[in-house]
Amino acid sequence: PQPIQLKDYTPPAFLIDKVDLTFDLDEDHSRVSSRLVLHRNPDHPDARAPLTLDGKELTLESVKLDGEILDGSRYQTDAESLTIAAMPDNAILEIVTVIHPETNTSLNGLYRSGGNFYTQCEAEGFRKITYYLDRPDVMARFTTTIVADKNKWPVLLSNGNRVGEGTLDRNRHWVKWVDPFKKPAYLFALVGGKLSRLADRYTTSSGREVALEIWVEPADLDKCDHAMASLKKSMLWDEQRFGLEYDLDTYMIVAVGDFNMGAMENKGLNIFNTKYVLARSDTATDVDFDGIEAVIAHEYFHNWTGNRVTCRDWFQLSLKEGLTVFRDQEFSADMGSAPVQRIEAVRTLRTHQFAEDAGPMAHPIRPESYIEINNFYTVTVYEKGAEVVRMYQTLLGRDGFRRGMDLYFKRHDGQAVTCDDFRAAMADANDYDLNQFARWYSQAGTPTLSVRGQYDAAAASYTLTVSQTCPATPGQGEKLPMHIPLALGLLGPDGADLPLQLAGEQEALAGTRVLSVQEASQSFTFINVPVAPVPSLLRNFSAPVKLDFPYSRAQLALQMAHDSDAFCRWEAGQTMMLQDLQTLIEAARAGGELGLKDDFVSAMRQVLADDALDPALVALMLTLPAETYLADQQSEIDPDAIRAAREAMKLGLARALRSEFKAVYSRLQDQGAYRFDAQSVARRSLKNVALSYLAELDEPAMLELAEQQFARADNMTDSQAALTGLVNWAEGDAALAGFAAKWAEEALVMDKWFTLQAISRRLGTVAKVKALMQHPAFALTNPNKVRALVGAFLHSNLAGFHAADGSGYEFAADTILAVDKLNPQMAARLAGCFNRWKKLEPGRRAGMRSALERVAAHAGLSRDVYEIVSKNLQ
Ligand code: HT7
Ligand code: ZN
Repeated sequence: PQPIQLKDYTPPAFLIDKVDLTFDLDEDHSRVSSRLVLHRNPDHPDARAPLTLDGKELTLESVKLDGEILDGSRYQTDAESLTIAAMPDNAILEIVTVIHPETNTSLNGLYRSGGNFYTQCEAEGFRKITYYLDRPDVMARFTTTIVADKNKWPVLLSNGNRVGEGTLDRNRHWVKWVDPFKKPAYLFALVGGKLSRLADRYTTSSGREVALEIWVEPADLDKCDHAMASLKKSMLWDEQRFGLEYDLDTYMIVAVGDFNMGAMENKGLNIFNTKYVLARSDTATDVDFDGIEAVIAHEYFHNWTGNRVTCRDWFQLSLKEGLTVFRDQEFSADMGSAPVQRIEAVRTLRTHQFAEDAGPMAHPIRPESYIEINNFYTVTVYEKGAEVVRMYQTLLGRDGFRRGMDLYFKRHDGQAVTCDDFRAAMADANDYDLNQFARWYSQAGTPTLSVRGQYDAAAASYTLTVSQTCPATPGQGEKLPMHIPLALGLLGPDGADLPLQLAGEQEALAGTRVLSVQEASQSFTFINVPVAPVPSLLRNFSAPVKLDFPYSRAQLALQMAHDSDAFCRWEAGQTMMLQDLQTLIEAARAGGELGLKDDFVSAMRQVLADDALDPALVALMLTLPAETYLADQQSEIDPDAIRAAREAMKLGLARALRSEFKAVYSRLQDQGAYRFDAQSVARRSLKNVALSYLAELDEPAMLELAEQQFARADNMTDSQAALTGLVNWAEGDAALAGFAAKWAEEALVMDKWFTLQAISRRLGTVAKVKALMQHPAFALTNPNKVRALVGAFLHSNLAGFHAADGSGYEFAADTILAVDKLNPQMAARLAGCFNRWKKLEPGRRAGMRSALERVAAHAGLSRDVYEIVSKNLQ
C-alpha cells in the first residue's frame, strides 16, 4: 500500500451541497439510496476533472445523473471508488447500493451489535455505506430517512432534528431526520434498535431549551445518571469558560457494547462505548466515573472544536483532537482536583506518548504521511496535541488564549481548516509571534531540556542556562530549536518561593513565572536572590519535554516536602523513585541485593505523615511507575530485572512503612455510603494504595484485610482494589470465582475480571490468557474484551508478554492475525506490542523479530497491520 502525503493535498473537484439518504434496514442486507446535489469546486486546479466518489465493500444497484439512469459505460468502479468522467458543473446524482451490516465485524461503517444497527464513520467509514466524497473538507447538509421493521427496530435515530415519522406496509415504519448544519460525512450517524431512553432537559445561557437523551439497552437504564449529570456539567462549563452554547434542539447519546474506540462526536447523535456511559457505584470504579465525565465532556466539546469548525484533511486531526483533549482536561481540572488531574495527564503522556515518540511509529502531532489513518488516532495526536494547545495558554495566559479561541470561531465557523489557521488565530488575537511555535506541529520526538544553575553570592544573582536537544526520529534526522514555555520558581532553604526578578526588570514578582525558551542554548539571570536557591522547574509540566537538572537527593527531599507546585512536588518524588529503581534494576541484573535507600524511605514516610497534603496526591506520590515506563528508561530491556526491581521496591516500602500504611488504612477505612466527589475519591484512592502495599506482605492478617474489604465493599472501587491485592496470592482464586459468578451478566465488570488476571504477576501467563479466551464471557469480535484480556497482557504485563521462551510473541502474532480477519483497526492496536522490540536483550529481540516477520509475510494482511509491522521492521 502507498502512503498518503500531506504535501499532496488538493481541494476536491466537486462540492456537495445537499445529501438525502434513505436507509432500508433489514436482517440479511440493507439498501441505501442517496441523492447528492453537487457542484464543481472553483478552487480545484482542473476545471474538467472527473468526479471520483469513495466507496468500499458496496454492491452498486443503480446510478442516475440528473434523472437519467447511467449504463455501465458512463461510469467506472474499482474496489475503492466510482468515477464519472463526463460531469456537468452542477448535477443531481442518485445512487443505490446494498450493504451487509449483519456481517460487518470491522465496526466501521454500518454494523450490527446485539441485533441493533449502529454506525461509525470517522475517519473513512461512510464510504462503506454509500459512494461519496468521503473527506472532511466536503461539508454538506444531510437529510436521513430510516425505514425498518417496527418491532425489531422500534427506535430509529440520526443527526439533527426529527421532522417526520409514519408507518408502512409489512409492519415497517419510517423516521425522517434533518440536520441543519453542514457537516463532513465522518460526522454522520444512524442508530436503529430496541433501546430505552433516559431523558432530561438543559436550558442554555441564552435561554434555548435542549432535550437531552441517553439511549441504552433496557437493562442498563439504571446506569445512566452519572453520564447525564456529566453532560449537563459539560454544557454549563463550555458556556462559562468559552462562551460556547449547544446549537440543536436535541442532544442524543447512544451506548453500544461493540465499539472500536471510546466514543464518537457525530452531530447531535454521539455514539459511545458502553464503558464511557454506564456506571453504578457497585459496577464502576472511581476511575470509571472519572473517565465517563471526561469522555462525555470531550465528545460534547467537539460540537464546536471538530464539528462547527472541522479539519481540512486527516493530517490536521490534532486540530480537533489535541484542542478537545485540552478542553476536557481543563474541565476535569475544574470538576475535581486540578493538580491531581494534571499529574495523571503527565503520567499518561510519559508512559504512552514518550514511548511512541521514541519508537518506530514516532510522528509529529501533524503527521506528514500515513498508510492507514486509523493508525494515527494516537497518544501523540491526542495527548501531545493537548500539551501543544496548553502551551499556547501558558505563553498567552488564560485571557489571551480565550481571545485566540474567540477569533478562531469568528473566522472559521462552518469551515474545514488547518492547524496553521488555529495558530494564526492565537497569534493575531494576541499580536504574538508564533512562527517558531509551528515546529511543534512538524517535529516528532521528545525534546530534552537541560538546565544548569549558577549562584553568584557576591552579586546575589542566580543564572539558569537552558539548552534544548531533540533526538532523531524515523525520517527526521535534524531538529531545530522549539519555542518552549518554561514555568519555574526558586525555593529558599525552607522550601518557600523566593521573589523572582530577572536582570533588567524593575520589580520582583512572587511565585511562578514563565520563561520563553527559543534558542538551542540560552541563559536567564535572576537578581536579588539572597541565598543559593533550589530551582523548581517545569512547574505544572509547562511543556512536553524531558527535564535534566542535577538535583541532589537533599534538594529532591526539600521539593517533595515543600514545593508550592504540586506537580513539582510529585515530580521530585518520582525522580528519587526512578533513581532508586534504576539502581535496583542494575542490581537485579547483576544478581545483587535489592535493598532500599534510607533517605528515600524517610521521604516517603514524611509524605505519608503529611496531613496537610491532599490524600489523592499522597496516593499518587506512592504509586510506582509502570513496568513499561521503566523499560523505556533502559538502553537494553531486561523484563525480569524490571519486574524484580519494581516488586522489591514495593515490598521494601511495605515492610519499612508497615505501621504507617496500616494506620492510614484504618483511618480511611470507614467512609460511609459511597459518594463520587473529589474528597471521597481522594480518600478511597489513598486507602486502596495503602492496601496494595499491605497486601504485598506475606502475612495472613494483611490478606485478611483485603478479604474483608472484598466481602464488605458496597462499591466497585473498593471491591476491585481488594481483588487486585488478592489475585497475586492463592487466596485470590476463590475471590475471582465469586466475582465472576456475581457479575457474569455485566459485560463491563467482566472486562475488569479479565484484566486483573491478564496483568497479575501470578496468573498473567500466555497459558492462562489463552484459557481465558475460551471463557464464555470472552469474544474475539468485541473490542472491549480483546483490550481487557489480550491488550492488557500484551501492553501492560511486561514480564508475562516477554516470557523468555518467546511464547508471548507467538501468541501475539497468532492473535493479531486472527483479529485482523475480523477487525483490522483492533488488530493494528494489538500489533503496537512489538514497538519496543529493538530495545530488548538479544534473545528476546530475535524472538520478536521472527514473530513480526511472520505477521508481515501473512497473505491478505490489512493495511492497518501492515503499516505497524512494516514500520517496525524498517
Ligand atoms: N473522534 C473520535 C474518534 C473515533 C474513531 C476513530 C477511528 C475509528 C473509530 C473511532 N471511534 C471514535 C473520538 C474522539 O476523539 O472523540
Ligand atoms: Zn476527540
